[in-house]
Amino acid sequence: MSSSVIDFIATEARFGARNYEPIGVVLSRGEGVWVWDTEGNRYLDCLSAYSAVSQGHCHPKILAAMVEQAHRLTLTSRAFHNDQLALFYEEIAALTGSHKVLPMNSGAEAVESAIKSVRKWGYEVKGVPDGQAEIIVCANNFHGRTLGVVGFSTDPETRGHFGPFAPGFKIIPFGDAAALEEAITPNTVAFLVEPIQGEAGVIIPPAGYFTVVRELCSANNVMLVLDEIQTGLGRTGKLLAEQHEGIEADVTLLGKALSGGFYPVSAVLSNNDVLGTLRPGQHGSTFGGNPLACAVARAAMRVLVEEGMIENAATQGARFLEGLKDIRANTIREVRGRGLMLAVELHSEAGRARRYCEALQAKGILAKDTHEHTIRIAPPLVITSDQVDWALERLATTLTQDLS
Ligand code: IF1
Repeated sequence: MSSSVIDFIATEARFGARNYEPIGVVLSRGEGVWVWDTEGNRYLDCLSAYSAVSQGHCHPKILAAMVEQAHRLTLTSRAFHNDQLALFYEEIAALTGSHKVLPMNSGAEAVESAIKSVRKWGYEVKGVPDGQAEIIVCANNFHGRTLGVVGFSTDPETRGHFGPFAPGFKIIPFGDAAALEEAITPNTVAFLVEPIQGEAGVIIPPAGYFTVVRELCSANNVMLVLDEIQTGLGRTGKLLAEQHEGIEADVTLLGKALSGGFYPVSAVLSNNDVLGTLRPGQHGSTFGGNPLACAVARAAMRVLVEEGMIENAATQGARFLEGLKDIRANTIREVRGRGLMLAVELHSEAGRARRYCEALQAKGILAKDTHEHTIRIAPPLVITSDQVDWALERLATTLTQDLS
């Protein structure tokens, strides 16, 4: 590792809170599926910044929209209207079939805003006694890092020593519709769940699970809140992961790729009166719905659709999944995926997934491990067949090594 790379890393270690353990690479440029480090080495990005760069790094049309808007107007606060927000509302509502939109910034803010909104709906519309609203979530969930959200995490690393936490959450196993039916009470206002659990290691529920979930929520006047911050916007081969199940959420959360990686943009989308309960002064954000965010998000949504990225994710995801399943390696316990949201789970005897990610880095692939034994694979949705094959070759040679 050259001295300049060590300088960057050493300086980060000296001044930065150590809340990440990055792989030893210092990136300086990105274009499409490729990123380059400061030494000029090229890597295929198989993380896409946790699915925020789905449109590919530095997409020229999103960049142009950002630069054009940045020259005109970046931030007004919501104390005044601006000429981008209404257009963003119209376009995201048309794209997702939503009726109401609440623009926020980070994914966690969208989750927190949804929790506030469904609780308010519970008290003012459903008639739940004040302060007694219950929200059901799943074990091994990941919905962000804010205090309210980590309060219902089941991961000790995510929630440890951050208490005390807010009450009002019930935890059930993911993929178990009977457990959901059992957990619902008259005070239940919502079921908050990821269509596919990303951080947990791309955990896909049994076929038909969400059909029953939808029926149970409708029958009990419980809002189905789908956190599509990672699964949404084409990642699983459809615009929204819910479409694989043929259902519609009452509230949908988007983030990450909503800006193509250029700017924090998230949104709470509602198909009914959940967002209608919010009155002026009851919720807000300095940057939420700002003209620069809206211009960037409009371009990010446009290129996603116009450039066929969603269909490409389905096609290349199927290719990638089949190629991973064809790898004959004693290290592999299971390969999972839907669209370009993929994961390779290793046998615990194979050693830590991080070792394999470090070996992949040496072969020109950047991937991230999760929960010790799983390698996530989530390239930008613009990946080509040749690039998938290029990646599969390197994954096969790496995964057939024993790095235990
Ligand atoms: C980290 C994980 C992924 C998310 C879902 C909400 C959020 C996320 C389904 C919050 C964010 C990010 C956060 C980042 C790493 C990454 C991650 F490993 F943490 F869990 F992708 F799987 N809902 N996920 O995946 O969105 O506030 O971050 O914009 O915290 O290390 P955010």
